[in-house]
Amino acid sequence: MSRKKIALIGAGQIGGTLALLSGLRNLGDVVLYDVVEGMPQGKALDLQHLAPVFGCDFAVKGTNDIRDIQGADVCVVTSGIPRKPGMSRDDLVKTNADIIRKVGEGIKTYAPQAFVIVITNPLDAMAYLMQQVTGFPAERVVGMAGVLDTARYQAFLAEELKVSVSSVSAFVLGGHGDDMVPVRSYTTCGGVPIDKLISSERLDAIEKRVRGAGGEVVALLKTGSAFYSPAASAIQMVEAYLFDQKKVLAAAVRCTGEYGLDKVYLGLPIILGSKGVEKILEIELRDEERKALHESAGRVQGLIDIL
Ligand code: TXD
Repeated sequence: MSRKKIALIGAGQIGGTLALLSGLRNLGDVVLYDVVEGMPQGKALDLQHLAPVFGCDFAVKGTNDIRDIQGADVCVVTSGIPRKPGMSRDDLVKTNADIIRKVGEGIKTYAPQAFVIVITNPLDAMAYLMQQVTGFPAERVVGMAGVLDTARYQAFLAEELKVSVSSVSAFVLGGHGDDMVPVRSYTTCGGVPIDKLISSERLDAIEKRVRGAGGEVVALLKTGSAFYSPAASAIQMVEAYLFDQKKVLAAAVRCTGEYGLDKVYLGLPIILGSKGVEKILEIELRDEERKALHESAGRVQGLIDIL
């Protein structure tokens, strides 16, 4: 059996970290594509030299030629510009939409069977655009944000309760914006509902921090945005797809009537396996959660309308 081919479209902070993690976790051969000359090649060469240290047998090629993604099984798209302090994710829409249109055409031509994970912001609108440009079935085009936003919620809750992060189970749904929806009703620690362990006021404060966590990182870094955790989150999705794990996680997907939403891309709970999005799970939400989900969908729709 030949090794899987993972094409990383954009070889910046997240793209480079994705290449590193793909190699360390033996996911397959990697192509790092970017428009900046020399940079993807340099990162690829550096990673080639890392492989013997950890004994990982993966080929990694850096390139400025989109044709090198030919036949990729998975494409992870980070090409675009990140936020600067004070910017919202939505401020990136015009610049990044042009980039997504361009790379989307390349994916359609050279990797027509690929499973596509979009990371570029504004996430939900860019995932929507990617599906439109490629014309791929919606099951094969998803956006990564829910895994990261959920991880941020889990991390802050574990810190609050002084427990292992693995004891906290949570969901953050909706768009990847400041109006994302931490779903308190399905968040537990060791199986115990979270609102039995933490006061409502503290939960409000933690959820506010989750919504602003990306911005908190941007403000500290001053140049660029978070990259370790976004890359790790996308790798979890790549593995769920390649190894048919049927993992339940939150991802931006095209709604077809679920939760009373249609056509828009939005973070919902899904089952991710070798067919891509195998199912969108419809869970019963509290009234305020459902209302927040619809408000978030309205903002994403506004961005899609700009496109
Ligand atoms: O949860 C999430 N989805 C996110 C999303 C979390 C954090 C950051 N998120 C967004 O990911 C961020 O707002 C950006 O839109 C993307 C990529 O973030 P990254 O930190 O990797 O940005 P970089 O380091 O600037 O890398 C982007 C690369 C850069 O090397 C450019 O030269 C390249 O994209 N680029 C292109 N590559 C290929 N083709 C084209 N046309 C192109 N244009 C720019």
